[in-house]
Amino acid sequence: MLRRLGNYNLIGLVLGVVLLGVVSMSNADEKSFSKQPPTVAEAEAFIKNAEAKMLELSVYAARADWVKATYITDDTEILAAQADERAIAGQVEFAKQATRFDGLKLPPELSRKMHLLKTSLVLPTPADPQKSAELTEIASRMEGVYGKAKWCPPGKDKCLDIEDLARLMASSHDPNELRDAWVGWHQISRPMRKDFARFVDLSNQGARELGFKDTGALWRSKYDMSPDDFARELDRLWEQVRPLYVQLHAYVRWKLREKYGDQAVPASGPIPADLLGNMWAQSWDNLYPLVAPPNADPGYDLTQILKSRNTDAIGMVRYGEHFFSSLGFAPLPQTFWDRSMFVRPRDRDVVCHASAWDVDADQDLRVKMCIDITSEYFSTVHHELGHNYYQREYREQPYLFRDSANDGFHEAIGDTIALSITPQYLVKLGFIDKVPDPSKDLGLLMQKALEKIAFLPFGLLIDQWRWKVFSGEITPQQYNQAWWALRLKYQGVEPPVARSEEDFDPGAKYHVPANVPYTRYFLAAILQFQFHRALAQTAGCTEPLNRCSIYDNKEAGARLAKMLEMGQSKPWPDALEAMTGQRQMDASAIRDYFAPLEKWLEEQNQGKPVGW
Ligand code: X8Z
Ligand code: ZN
Repeated sequence: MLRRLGNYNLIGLVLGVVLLGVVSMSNADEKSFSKQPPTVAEAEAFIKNAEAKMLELSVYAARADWVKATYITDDTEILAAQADERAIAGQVEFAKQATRFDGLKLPPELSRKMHLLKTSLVLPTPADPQKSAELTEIASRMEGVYGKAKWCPPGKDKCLDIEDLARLMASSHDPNELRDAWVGWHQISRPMRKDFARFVDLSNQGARELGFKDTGALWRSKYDMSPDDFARELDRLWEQVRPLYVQLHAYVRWKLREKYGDQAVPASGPIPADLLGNMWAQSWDNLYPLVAPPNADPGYDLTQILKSRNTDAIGMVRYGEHFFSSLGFAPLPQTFWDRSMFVRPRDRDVVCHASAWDVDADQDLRVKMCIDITSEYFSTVHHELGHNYYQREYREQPYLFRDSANDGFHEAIGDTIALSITPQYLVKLGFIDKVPDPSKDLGLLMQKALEKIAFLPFGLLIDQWRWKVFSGEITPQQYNQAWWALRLKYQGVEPPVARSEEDFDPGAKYHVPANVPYTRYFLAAILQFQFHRALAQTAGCTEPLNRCSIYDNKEAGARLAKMLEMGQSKPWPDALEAMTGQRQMDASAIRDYFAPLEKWLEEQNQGKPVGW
């Protein structure tokens, strides 16, 4: 959407209300205007006006979206859909008008803005007002269905929301209970299937009107390279990290066989998706006790520490703020604390999936999340604050540049900081007495790998599926089977029970009904290690990367800030270079980080089946 990262769902960049009359020119104006060859001065004036209008529209829409996401009702869904529709239609109209300047030689900054005007939309609406309204209504409704969703186990009086189910998936070792919870949650998306198919059709119409083949092609056009080159770039990065994933997969499968038996987990085939400690099998941190390397336990459990200190939700966020302050960033504004949503309200439906917002594209920063006191949420808090600090750093940029270098950068900043939550940092916080012996690093690396390496194929496959859906290669009759074919191909997992085209399993993952592109998270998983390596070097850390923390290091903070404040004003390789000296996204940092674990996994997997 708009200016909420972590969640720029509906709109992408864009705007809020304003009466379309203000945005569009009258026919008469347009005719007289377009007879003359356009000038650079006109292009400048056009962009200036467009930026002002889009800012206004986007702020209005962000307010409507905030109210809807924190209080889902039929009314707020409609109001948000209407505000989003006006905002998107405004940008679409500007993007179309901008074609008048195609072929005119423009200064680089202006030319970049023209390009961003066309490519920064995530949900392109068709010009037909009825279709445009229908599309934003569907989008708003689908996110609402997800937000309100609960599974009510038969014979019990309590229905379970996604946080309840996440806790269950994380802690239960009863295969029947896990399967029931998995199946229960995956029922919530069945009713979305029809809406989603229509959504794909309508947004493709909008994308074509803007000159893109389909919505997927639009999504791939945002990376300062051709859409095809970008797709190849992803393949390259995936090939760089796949060997490590496959080793982790093999080891975890072996351990799950020991736990659940040969019947439940095949020796050489895919792992049932309900046994990995997470509803989507996207991160496997919760399996740590099951797969921990012997004699390498770091001897502390962050979740237990946070709980024993009676940390509450706000306390969790204060720790995140404290880290950024230690780097030299100003504290969060009071409005952040007043307006954010930190816990699930008792009396109304909300979208709990975590997101970070800059409602006024300036200093009205907020997070919206339902915090549990766990180490997982401790990381998520840092993740979300990464968005907010990025947003604040680029707020001085012109409107069209107020975004990250590419969307993977936005997702990577908070995670980069979270990589600095090392034992050494926990000692400084007074959470533990001393840094564990280096022989315990293997345990810490395993914990991180379960979170980060397990995630990689998942981060990639969601949009591999969506791109094919948008292009028509996957038809609505094949939605679910194609989804599971990709989950098998990339992740090596299978559904715990037979699925059919009655099901719509992609819809049980937030980002599909909420229309948030997902490739950004794959990029972020790789970029954060590249960022961490560069900042650790700046901070003078010469130890192995997993022992480096940039906490309290002002040089590292300044280096980070320098990149953040660039926003989207330059192609992303320039931003990457400013921070890391490299112009390519590169998985060597993540491979280096985990090298000792990879070696250990290869030894453990000797003589065992690897792959599926
Ligand atoms: O959606 C998120 C963030 C908000 S941008 C909480 N993440 C992805 C997910 O939960 O699926 C972070 C990691 C991947
Ligand atoms: Zn995020």
